[in-house]
Amino acid sequence: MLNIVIFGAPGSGKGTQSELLIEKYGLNHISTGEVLRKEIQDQTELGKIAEFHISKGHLVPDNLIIDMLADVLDSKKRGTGIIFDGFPRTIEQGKALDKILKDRGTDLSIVINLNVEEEELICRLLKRGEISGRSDDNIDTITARLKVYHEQTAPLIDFYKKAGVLVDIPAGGRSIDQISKEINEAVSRVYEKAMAC
Ligand code: B4P
Repeated sequence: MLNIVIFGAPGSGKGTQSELLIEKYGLNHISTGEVLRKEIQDQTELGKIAEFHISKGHLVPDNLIIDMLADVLDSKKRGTGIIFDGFPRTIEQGKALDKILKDRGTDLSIVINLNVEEEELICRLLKRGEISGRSDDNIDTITARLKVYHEQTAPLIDFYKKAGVLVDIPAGGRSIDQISKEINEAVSRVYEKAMAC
C-alpha cells in the first residue's frame, strides 16, 4: 500500500497537493483539519472541543485526534493507499501513526515535507481567509499556529529523517504544478516497493 504523509507548516499547500496526489494515484484522503471542521459544523462533543483549540491556533489534544484518526481510517476502504494530510502534528501522533499502520499490517511509504518561507505562508493564509472565511485564517491565529508548528510539529522532521522516509520539497515561490511534478517524482521512487507489500 502507498501510505503518504503530506507534511508542512500551516498554509504550505498540504490540502492543495493532496488533491493532486489523490487524482493521480487513486488514494483515500484523510485530512484531520477537514474532519475537525465537519465536527465543528455538526456541533458534536469533539467539535466543541476542537473549536475551542482551533480558534486560538492551538492543536487539538493528541488523545482525541489519535482516536479520531484510527476511527476514520477504519471507516475507509484502503484501496491503493492513504494520504494523511495534517496528521501527524506532534511526535506523540507520529508514534501513534506507526502503531496504527503496523497493527493493520502496513507501514508508511514516504513523508513529503513542503518547505515554504514564513512570510509567504502568512500571505497565503491571509488571502485564503478572505476567500474561505475560515475563522483561523486571521493574523493573530496565524501567528499562534506558526509558533505551535515550530514548537510541536517541526520536531517530526528529525523523527522522519531518522526513519529514512522524509523527502524535502521546496514549495514556496513556485507554481502548484511545478511542486506537484517534483512530488510525483519522489513518490514514483517508492511506488513499486510500496505496492509490493
Ligand atoms: P488544516 O486544515 O490541516 O490546515 P492548514 O495547515 O492551515 O492548511 P494546508 O497546509 O492544507 O494549506 P492549503 O493547501 O489549504 O488544519 C487546521 C487546524 O486544525 C490546525 O491549525 C489545528 O488546530 C487543527 N488540526 C488539524 N489536524 C490536527 C492534528 N493532527 N492535531 C491537532 N490539531 C489538528 O494552502 C493554503 C493556501 O495556499 C491556499 O489558499 C492555497 O490555494 C494556497 N497555495 C497552495 N499552494 C500554493 C502555491 N504553490 N503558490 C501559491 N499559493 C498556494
